[in-house]
Formats: sequence, structure tokens, C-alpha cells
Amino acid sequence: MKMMFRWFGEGNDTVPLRYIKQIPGTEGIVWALHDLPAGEEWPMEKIEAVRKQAVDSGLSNEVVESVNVHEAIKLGHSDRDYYIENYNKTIEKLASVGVKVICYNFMPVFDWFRTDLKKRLKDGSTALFYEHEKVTNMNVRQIVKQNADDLDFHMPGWEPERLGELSTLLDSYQGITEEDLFSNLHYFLNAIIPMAEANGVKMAIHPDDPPWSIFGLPRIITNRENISRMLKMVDSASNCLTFCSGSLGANPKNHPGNIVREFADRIAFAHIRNVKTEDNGDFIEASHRTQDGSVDIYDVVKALHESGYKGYVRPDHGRHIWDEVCRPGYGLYDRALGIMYLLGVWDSLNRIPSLKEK
Ligand code: CS2
Ligand code: MN
Repeated sequence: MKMMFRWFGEGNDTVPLRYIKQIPGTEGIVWALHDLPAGEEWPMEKIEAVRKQAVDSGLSNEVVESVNVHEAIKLGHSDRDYYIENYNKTIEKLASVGVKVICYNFMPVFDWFRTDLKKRLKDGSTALFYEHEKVTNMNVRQIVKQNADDLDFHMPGWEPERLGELSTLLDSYQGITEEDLFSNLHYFLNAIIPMAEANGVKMAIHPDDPPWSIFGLPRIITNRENISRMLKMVDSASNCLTFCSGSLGANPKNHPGNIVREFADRIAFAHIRNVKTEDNGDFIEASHRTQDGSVDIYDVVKALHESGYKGYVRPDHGRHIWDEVCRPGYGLYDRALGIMYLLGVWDSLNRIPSLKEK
């Protein structure tokens, strides 16, 4: 496996590239042009600038996360072809600078969602927390209206410049079912996978986080059945999955290790992190170590190892430790510790003669 580290860009990330280079075993960055709204064609100069920064720091730029999908595509609106055309042009440009995997998601309106970005853990660190009942009772429209000025969410999808349009966007999803979303995803895949194939790129869809519907919005990349349906919809080596142990693991009914075993040949990118789930549906992000959460991270790494996984991996959200000031979930320290744990498991598996990396 190839170890990577997510980086939000110069001036946008608290972690400098030279620190990433110092994390043992880390080959490259997972990057994106975060200041561009979904649907826009990525300009070549900006792409080239990040390529150069990565290469100058001795890091690979082969994985992009995410090229976000415009809501018109998820909604199946008549202007979707325009945004799909932009998407295809971006795929082509990214391939031209050596990008091999593009991660994206198909979650309506919001990306990952939590109720507390700094919930204190017993050891004094803080982490991202999801309180199920709070979300169930949340009147999202009211929040958008009332708190638009002082929203303390700092989550993707809640950017201040986007709040104005949120109400309308939520309205446009009225009556959109999971089946509609599947069919709009199918249309999108039919249109972009040929471009990805022609350019040697793997498109890797990220599971929904949390893997269930929130605020009445449909969510479909949530479990093994739906992942299988998505992969079969366009049966191509370029139509892949970003396996995410934390997103899928938030639902105790999912078995992350077995999802890896079943879909290994179509996993192009893996996000590995742990979550501690509660019976009432709450979950909190934990250290990557198996014993610290509810996801058997050892088993996930073992499943990747068994399958001779050669793709990209990154630690996912970490806790905030040692008083680090950073983007929620994306500090240096806990993610670097996570890498050492993942590589520790991988390297020990490699030392067992019968299991040696294929
Ligand atoms: C994160 C996401 O929720 C997660 O696990 O990795 O922010 C993810 O990066 C995006 O949803 C992918 O498009
Ligand atoms: Mn993830």
C-alpha cells in the first residue's frame, strides 16, 4: 500500500509539506483546490502550482480528494450536462499532471456531519462527535436561518458563502428518493467513467458519513449491498470505491474488514480511522488503535494485506492532541501516530513468511 496524507493547501492547512515528508513511510499528499466551488472546471495553473509544491517537497501528487459533484448532477437537473462536461475536463487535466485517483462523494447538500467538533475524551484530547438524538431533533432550516452569521460548524457544506443557498437547496431535494439518487449517480458514472478510463484515472466514491440519511436527505453509499450495486452499475476498473473504515464503521451493522475482502479489487483508495460507537447511535472518533474504538483496524489492515493491496491509503480524521491548533480532525500529531500504527500492523504482517506481501 502507498501511504498518503491529506493536505488542504498553502495557507489553508496548519501542517507544512516538510512535516508531512518527515512522517515515516509517507509518500505523498492527498490534495484538492478547496477554494473552487463545486461544478467549476479546475484551472490548469492552479493544478500545476500544487503539483510543483508537492514535487518540490519530495511528495507525490497522485491522489486528489475531492473533486466535488455539483448538486445539479445529484438532483438530476437539466443543467447537469454542463457540470459533467466541466468535471470531465478536470479529470483530463488532473491526469495530465500524473493524478491516478480522484476521490469524490455523492452526498446531497452536506459532506460529513457532527454535532461537536471538540468533544473532550477521557485522556484530555478532543475529537469529532456525533450525537444521534440531537441530529434527529435538529431543525436544519431554522439553524440555517437563525445562525447564518455565527454558525460555529466549520464543516464542509456549511461554508458561510453557501449558507444563503442552503434553504433553497434543501427544498429542491423534497421528494428525491434513494432510487432517484441512484439513478442520477448512474447517469453521472456513465458520463465520466469513459473519460477516466481513457486517462488511466480511477474514480473512487467515498461512503456517506454518517452512513444513513440525515435531515431527511437521501444517502446511498452506506453499506455493502449499496456499494456492490454502485460498482456493478458501471462495471469498469475505473469505477472504484474509497473505502473509509470510520464512515462505514459508524454503523455497527457494517463489517469494515469484510467490505475490504469483498471489494478489494475495486478499492483504489482507503481511509483508515477508528470510531467508538454507542448503542444509542452516538459515535466519537478515536485513536487509530483497534482497542480504542469499535472498528477492528487490525482486521481492516489485514484484509488489505491479504488482498495484496497496492493502492493508496491515508489516515483519516484524528483527535486533537498535545494542544495542537488545527482544522477539526486534520491535525498533524494524531494522524501521524495513526500512520505509525497502520504501518506497524502492515510491516508485522509482512514479516510472517506465509503472509509476505505479494
Ligand atoms: C472524510 C470526508 O468523512 C470522512 O471520512 O474523509 O471528509 C471525505 O474526505 C469526503 O467526504 C470525500 O469526498
Ligand atoms: Mn473518510
